[in-house]
Amino acid sequence: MPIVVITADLTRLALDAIVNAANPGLLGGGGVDGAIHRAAGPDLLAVCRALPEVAPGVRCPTGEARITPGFRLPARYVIHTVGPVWHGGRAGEAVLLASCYRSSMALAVQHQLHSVGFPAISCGVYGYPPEQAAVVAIAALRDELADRPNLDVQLCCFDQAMSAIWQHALNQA
Ligand code: AR6
Repeated sequence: MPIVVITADLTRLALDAIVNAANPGLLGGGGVDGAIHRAAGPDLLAVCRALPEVAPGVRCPTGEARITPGFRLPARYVIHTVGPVWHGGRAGEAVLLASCYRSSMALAVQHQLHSVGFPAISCGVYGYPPEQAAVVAIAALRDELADRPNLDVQLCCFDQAMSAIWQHALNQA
């Protein structure tokens, strides 16, 4: 099964990589970002701080991704991506969200990874409606996985309600 939906704490997954729903500064925050930094330990913040800024305070523009080691996490790598803030859906949010999944998968392929766990990017603080995010994410991932049977993707939801939404979208896709 190349794509599965699971209910779990992303920081506990022993995969080749987990994806962080970060902000452009890449210096940590709340939500899954905070949980990943706490679990990875201070070395993660140090390598993130050392990533080049492409604009003042911006180490990763919205829709792009960066990769670091996972340090104390069970995952070998963290792929940091920055989802769009939801502004109602007419501000290019879907294109930017799809780009997060595509950019993250491109890094996974470059690093020859076989398993990647994603959180529901933008579905927390950034306010993206999860029903819509799930459809965008799964379409982008299906496309990326089309000729990559060796890459497994786990869509990691934090609670059952979110899992039900993502599983429904996966069933409909
Ligand atoms: N494992 C799996 N999913 C989780 C976990 C966890 N440990 N913790 C939270 N989630 P959010 P965003 C879910 O807000 O919307 C941060 O401050 C959560 O329930 O983490 O992209 C960053 O620094 C939700 O469904 O990310 C940015 O500033 C999903 O992960 C901003 O938040 C994403 O929620 C990014 O906002």
